Amino acid sequence: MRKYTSEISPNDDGADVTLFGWIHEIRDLGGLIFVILRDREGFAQVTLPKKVTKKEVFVTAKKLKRESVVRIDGIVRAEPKAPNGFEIIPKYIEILNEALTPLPLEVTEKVPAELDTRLDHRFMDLRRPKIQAIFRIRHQVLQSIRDFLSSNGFVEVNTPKIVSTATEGGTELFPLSYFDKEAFLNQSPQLYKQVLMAAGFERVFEIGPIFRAEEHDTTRHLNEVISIDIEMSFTDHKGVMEILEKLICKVYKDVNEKCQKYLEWLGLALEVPNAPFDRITYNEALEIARSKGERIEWGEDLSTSALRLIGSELDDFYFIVDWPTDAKPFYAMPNPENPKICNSFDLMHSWIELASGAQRIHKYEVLISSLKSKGLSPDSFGFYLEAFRYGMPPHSGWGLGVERLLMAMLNLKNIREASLFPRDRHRLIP
Ligand code: AMO
Repeated sequence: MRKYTSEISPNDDGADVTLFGWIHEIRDLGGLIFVILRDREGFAQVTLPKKVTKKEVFVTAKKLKRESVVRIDGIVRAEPKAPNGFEIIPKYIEILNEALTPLPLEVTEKVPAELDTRLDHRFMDLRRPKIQAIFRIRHQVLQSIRDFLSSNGFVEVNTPKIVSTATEGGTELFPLSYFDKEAFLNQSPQLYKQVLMAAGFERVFEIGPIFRAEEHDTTRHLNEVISIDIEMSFTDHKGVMEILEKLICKVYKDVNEKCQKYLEWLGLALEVPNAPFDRITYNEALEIARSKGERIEWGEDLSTSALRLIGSELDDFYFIVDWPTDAKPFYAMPNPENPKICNSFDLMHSWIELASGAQRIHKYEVLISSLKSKGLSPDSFGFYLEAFRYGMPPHSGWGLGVERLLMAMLNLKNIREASLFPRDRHRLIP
């Protein structure tokens, strides 16, 4: 019977199994060959003593090369000295496809490679269990997010990625030619998710790519990211912050329960956070940074060095609220009592921003003046603005970067580790 290595245990002693996978390691001692077979779930030792192995099987084993793809039929034998307490005594080995030598990258953990080399040969890099683990956990993260939002009444939507306008000030757009018009890759589903509030959905979410033409090359920026966006009517920023913190706790809990094996491959023990997270105001954050020697003016965005100082004083997860209106995009709702600040928030993990969101301006005239005050032309926002004139409910929402979330959860030092084929300033291939 076809099995994954993880489905076999010493209790299967005597059972016939068929395994498919890659040759991870070969130890040829002349009269005895040990082969380590790797499949997507783990490893199995295949043992071939010359005396008792069929001649043609032994001959095939002698020809095996690392990373070739094979089928192995054999019998399970309980063997306390073998990894996981069993070995396979093969009756049949078929080389399905032979790997060339030398390998572009080592799959065993013995020879560490630079991140750039790893990303150049990403398919080989992804064969390493530690790296596979990141993406098996990523799958669970996305699954949990879909489950959580769906069970809370959110409808999954897909909005266009080829668009005609910018949404987020401060980041450049990637232009592209769209027949005879100029178009761009979307920076955020912001305008569309807001328009869907005017359409009456009340609660929507989208999991999709966003494109940011950021010039800078850092360990926490990519030019293409998967963003989880929500938008929700009849609630303010506080309502969507609660959804966000509950979602984070649920995702951590699910990963902890369902991905123990992959956490072990990564050598990690996950600490599941508890909601509510701390909320500190922008002013309080500024005070912390200033008290530690950071020179920073009121109204400025918080620099990386300031955020490192602030993060060192707080729990892993915390919100920064009450941002200066000038530091946030045009759609953020100014605080009615003090319009210099707005009802927007960032969710932080240590010094890294995981998500940002806000209560939105839902009144047409206020929105027009906000656009103008940011130097934007209302003419470029026609379809968006129309939705505010015929019954737009009050609403709020946020955007959460999946790669940033994985970085935080799995303690990854570089955001590129959380993307299968990352896009950055210098990387367009593979
Ligand atoms: P913002 O621009 O803060 O907000 O983006 C939301 C989240 O997306 C992720 N993110 C990135 N991750 C890696 N590299 C990047 N270059 C990058 N850019 C963004 C981050 C960030 O917190 N429209 C608003 C959201 C809203 O208000 O609903 C927006 O896009 O995790």
